[in-house]
Amino acid sequence: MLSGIQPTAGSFHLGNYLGAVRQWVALQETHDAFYMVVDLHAITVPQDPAELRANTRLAVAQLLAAGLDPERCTLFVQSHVPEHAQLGWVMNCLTGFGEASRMTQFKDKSAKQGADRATVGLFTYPVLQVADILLYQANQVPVGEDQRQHIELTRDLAERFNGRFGQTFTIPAPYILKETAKIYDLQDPAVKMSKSASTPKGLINLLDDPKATAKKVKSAVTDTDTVIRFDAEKKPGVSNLLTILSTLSGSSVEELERSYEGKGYGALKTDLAEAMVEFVTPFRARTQEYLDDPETLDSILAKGAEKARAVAAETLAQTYDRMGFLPAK
Ligand code: AQP
Repeated sequence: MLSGIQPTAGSFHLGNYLGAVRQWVALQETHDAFYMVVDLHAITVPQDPAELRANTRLAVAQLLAAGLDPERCTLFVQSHVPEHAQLGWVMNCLTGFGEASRMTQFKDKSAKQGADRATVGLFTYPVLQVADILLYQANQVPVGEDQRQHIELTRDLAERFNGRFGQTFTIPAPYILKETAKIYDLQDPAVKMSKSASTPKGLINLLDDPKATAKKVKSAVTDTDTVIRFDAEKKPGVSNLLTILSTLSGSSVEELERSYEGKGYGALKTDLAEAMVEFVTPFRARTQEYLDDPETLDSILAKGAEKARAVAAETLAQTYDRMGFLPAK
């Protein structure tokens, strides 16, 4: 099991948590799990060095606050394991230019940046992601729906390499929970919640002031109907709120629909705002505790990098050998 999250935005948002990190926490109990903060991916868009350093620590603190346990999983920072960049290069040399050009995330992100400003790093970032996954021989990759195409590319490249050079890589599958595969923007439930949302009102950052979070929930866009019912097509706003509340409360969507029968959207929003505040308040406090103890954080990361490198180095050595690189004596 392998997955990663960017340290770009500072706070994780609700989509990151429900779509990915929440599953990571559960899966560390049942799988040999590798989780990383993908700082090499972060530099595919311009980064301020001091901010990148601070945000990388902040991302690790949030993962621990969310419930990752370094005794149960391998938690590390991508740039601490040089094999990612090394296997990334090999994978670049196996990827067709047209194949990389079809990645919709690149199209979206480069369109947002302006074609002239998008870097080659942004273009090849899905290929680095391929290397991230294959290095650990991952069977499964817990991610949100927006990453499905990148996992498909990973499968294609793993099969291509295995076909040309002999069985080397495990073919991974995406692990995407249907219910939380895509959490939507609170102001525009037609698009995914994202750090690059067009308005901050649609985005719930977990480290924001809980009062501001409650306010955003209460001003979420719904519809002109009054019935609280899950219908992703006709009632995307209400359905999104139901999904979020269902995940946070542990009640199924059907149970929630029944309990809100005859009640208005205000009741749903009030309960969700409360559930959000209940969730983010201890999350913020725990994150701060980890940030206040940088020595523990660094020691967790040092151990994580050592464990990750042991696996990554073995896969890379095998890959180099299969490709015909002369071994260094
Ligand atoms: N809205 C979402 N619903 C479900 N899952 C989501 N993920 C992201 N948004 C949603 C999942 O979170 C994990 C980490 O993604 P990332 O490292 O790409 O984080 P990000 O850069 O903060 O994600 P954004 O906001 O989506 O960034 P932009 O705006 O750059 O596109 C992944 O597993 C992802 O699927």
